[in-house]
Amino acid sequence: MEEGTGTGGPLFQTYGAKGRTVYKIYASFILMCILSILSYRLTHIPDEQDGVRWAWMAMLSSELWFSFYWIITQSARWNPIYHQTFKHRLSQRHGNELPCVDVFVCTADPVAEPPSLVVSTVLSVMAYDYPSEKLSVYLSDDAGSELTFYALWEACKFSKYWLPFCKKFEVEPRSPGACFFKQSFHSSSNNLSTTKEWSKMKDMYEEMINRIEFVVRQGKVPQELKQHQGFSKWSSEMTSRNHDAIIQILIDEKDENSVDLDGNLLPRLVYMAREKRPQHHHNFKAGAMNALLRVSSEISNSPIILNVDCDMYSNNSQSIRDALCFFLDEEKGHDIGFIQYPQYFDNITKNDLYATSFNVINEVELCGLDSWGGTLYIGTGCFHRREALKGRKYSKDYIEDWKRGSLDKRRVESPSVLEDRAKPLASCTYEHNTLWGKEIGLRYGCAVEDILTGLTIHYNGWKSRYFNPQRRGFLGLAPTALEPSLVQFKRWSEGHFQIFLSKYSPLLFGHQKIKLGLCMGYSIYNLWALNSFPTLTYILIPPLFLLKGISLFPKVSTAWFLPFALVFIAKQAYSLIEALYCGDTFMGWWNSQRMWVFRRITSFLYGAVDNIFKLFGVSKLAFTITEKVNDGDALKQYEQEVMEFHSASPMFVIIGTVALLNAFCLVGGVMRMVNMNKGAAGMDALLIQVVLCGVVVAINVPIYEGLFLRKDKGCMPSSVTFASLGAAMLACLLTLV
Ligand SMILES: *[C@@H]1O[C@H](CO)[C@@H](O)[C@H](O)[C@H]1NC(C)=O
Ligand SMILES: CC(=O)N[C@H]1CO[C@H](CO)[C@@H](O)[C@@H]1O
Repeated sequence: MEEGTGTGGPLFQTYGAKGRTVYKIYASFILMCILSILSYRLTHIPDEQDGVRWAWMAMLSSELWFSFYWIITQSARWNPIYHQTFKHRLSQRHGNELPCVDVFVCTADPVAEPPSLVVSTVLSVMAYDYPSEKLSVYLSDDAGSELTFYALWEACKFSKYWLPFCKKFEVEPRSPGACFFKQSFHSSSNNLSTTKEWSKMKDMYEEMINRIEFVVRQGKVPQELKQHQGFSKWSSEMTSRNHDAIIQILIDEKDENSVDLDGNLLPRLVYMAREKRPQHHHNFKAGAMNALLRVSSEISNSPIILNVDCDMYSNNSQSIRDALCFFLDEEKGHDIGFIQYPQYFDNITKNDLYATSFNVINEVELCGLDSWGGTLYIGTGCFHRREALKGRKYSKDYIEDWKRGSLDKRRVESPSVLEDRAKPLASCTYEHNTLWGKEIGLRYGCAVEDILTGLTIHYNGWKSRYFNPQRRGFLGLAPTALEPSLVQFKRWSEGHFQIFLSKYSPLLFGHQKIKLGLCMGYSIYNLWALNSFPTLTYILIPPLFLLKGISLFPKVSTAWFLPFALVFIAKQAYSLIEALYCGDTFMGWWNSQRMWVFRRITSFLYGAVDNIFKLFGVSKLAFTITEKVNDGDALKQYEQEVMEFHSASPMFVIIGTVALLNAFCLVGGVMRMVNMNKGAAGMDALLIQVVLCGVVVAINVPIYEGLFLRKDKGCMPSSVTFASLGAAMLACLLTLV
């Protein structure tokens, strides 16, 4: 190990983003404009008449909030950093003496997350370019479904062919689903896709998927399999909410069947369904992860844990080696608690209608947080140091035992002994009166338990690194309809705001434990929910006052107009440039502007209100799984980038009302100006309101179409149309009388 150190250099290298001076000049310029806007508001407070004063105060409060929020977002843009890894040095220095790695895949519902999808993910992580005897893959099935187990059992058989095939032809990506059905795969032999082996493999895969889908449609596994020891653990009385713990080691190195076609060892494969009882709270995914932590400590106990969602396959067989370059670096590796990969999606259409791709967050903001010593743990695509995840505090004297797991004596025990020993660890009552969920493992009681867990790891003194290589490490599936996407953001904003209000709040209590920049960085997301109120103020009050013909902004002919215009133009221009730089298209940027407004006025509003209710003990935490599959019609609309409304969601009523209200006010306000022959003077005073209103109308074009023009299945339900029309007209009438 020593020889390599001198010649080798570090295992990873960090460099900063370019153009930071330009950015800092831009930011100072915006700051000056913001200060002028605030001083305008403060020095021009109107006398009390027609309620103008309260409207002015509301605008002032919103602008104060936006200024404050803008300042905290600077932490993520001040100094983004990037990393490069040197995997050849890792091989030179460590050879095959690498640490053991456990992979946790979590699934929760065989309907929303079909077993055929889970299987592709599991196979992709089994096929990592890593010594098989050091790799253990665990699938946690929170539905305790026989169907998922059946799929895994099929995958286990298929892996004996798939793994040698991948290794022989260096196929990438190694998820069979992605490899056979996407055009973008690579292999060492150029014309692989025309060979016999390829078509044989593809047929085999399709046959397996057909068998799995047949069993899923039937809803039960074939009778003849019931004799097989694994399936006998399911009985007809079992339900997903009420069953015993099931742990099954499908592949184990002591078993002579656990080799592939070429006689090479396969990675260990374990199925776990923790015990579920209606009277015990199961704590969702955090509960499953904690059960996996304990069960795996009995079976493999590897020092490194990779955690992926079941819909997120590995797109790069080198990812484990990349991650180890960070952990094993002699200089800078000792205090790293986790390595987070970005969440990218496989299912994004060209212009990303629902703005689900997070390009800007992935390419800029998370790199920015990295420079403060920590990026967020986002619940998937993350490599953890087991000890840090279990709650150990960082100390300089701590030396990681990288050999742990591989030399353990438990390795000589038979699978059934291990299963029996691990089973009590997955019981409902195991955690009673322990610190699990409070100080050990993932934290409970938060809608974004992963973020909270990452935060406590930072509080414990560990750093995290964000690794975003050009070739994506993991690819998942994004929601393909409007409502699920808004519901997802509701959960995130709610959970984040909950963290802000808790004793863990980075902005309020984090200063002594982590850097100020990181406190601010966390707060960008923690405070998402609170953006809802000022945004609503800004897109409801100016249009209503435009309708009345009352100005809330400076005249175009005065100097005060400048800062407003400059902030508006400069911020939009910057956000456009940033989005293009991060890989969005122009239309994609435009779509994302719309989606951020929708999120703020619906998801974030719900998130904020739910938390406020919770403070008074009214509402309870509810977790919704976002649907990953859609029926044919909806999918076609998604591919054509047509918005899908369909359900009569109250969120759509809010969106519809805001869109219609702005349209009415724009028309009414401009007509009033024309009728009263005050064209020029009116424009002078009301231009900003007209522009603001015009922009809101422009981004809402798909909403008007959905409300009035479209007749297909995905248009707005008529109840939503009537409710929005009624609410918007009522608001306009009340303003006018
Ligand atoms: C996924 O991996 C394939 C094969 O290496 C590569 O061609 C493709 O660009 C990757 N996808 C992304 C989004 O990086
Ligand atoms: C599961 C799912 O929704 N998959 C879809 C992702 O998007 C592509 C096209 O963009 C579809 O072909 C998939 O069916």
